[in-house]
Amino acid sequence: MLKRILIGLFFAMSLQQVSAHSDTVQVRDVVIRAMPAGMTTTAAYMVISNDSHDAKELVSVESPLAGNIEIHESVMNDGVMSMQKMDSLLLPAESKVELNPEGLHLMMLNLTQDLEEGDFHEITLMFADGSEKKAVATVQRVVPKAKHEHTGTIDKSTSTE
Ligand SMILES: [Cu+2]
Repeated sequence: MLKRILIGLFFAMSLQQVSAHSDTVQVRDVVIRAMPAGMTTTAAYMVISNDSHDAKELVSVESPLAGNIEIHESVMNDGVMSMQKMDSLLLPAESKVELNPEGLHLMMLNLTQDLEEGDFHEITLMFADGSEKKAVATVQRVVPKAKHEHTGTIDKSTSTE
């Protein structure tokens, strides 16, 4: 466990040095949902803050963990939850956008390895202006819920625990 923490710290520190491209975008609480071995798809959640005076547009996401990553939005249609793929995610100027199990999330497809709780994985967010932001995600079995709890109905219908 200690080794994992040290590796994670080293990861985070080394990333800070190379992430000068987009200091106006901060990414926090990056979590990948742990899945049983053999599963090839999972979701990732995080909080993205755009502290600049300009809007930013997230256009793609990459990680060695996944063959491809899509931006998804969960929507309720006649009481049925479904997911829609988005071409991009707009981050208005001076805004904070939360990706959580009740709404926006990243869909990680064609996973290249099994997901072990406590593991760290690097992900890179790429923006329309050519800048990018690297972040370290931790794999967790229990994913934090949304901080704004006004969509409780979706929460119940998607619980798998
Ligand atoms: Cu999805």
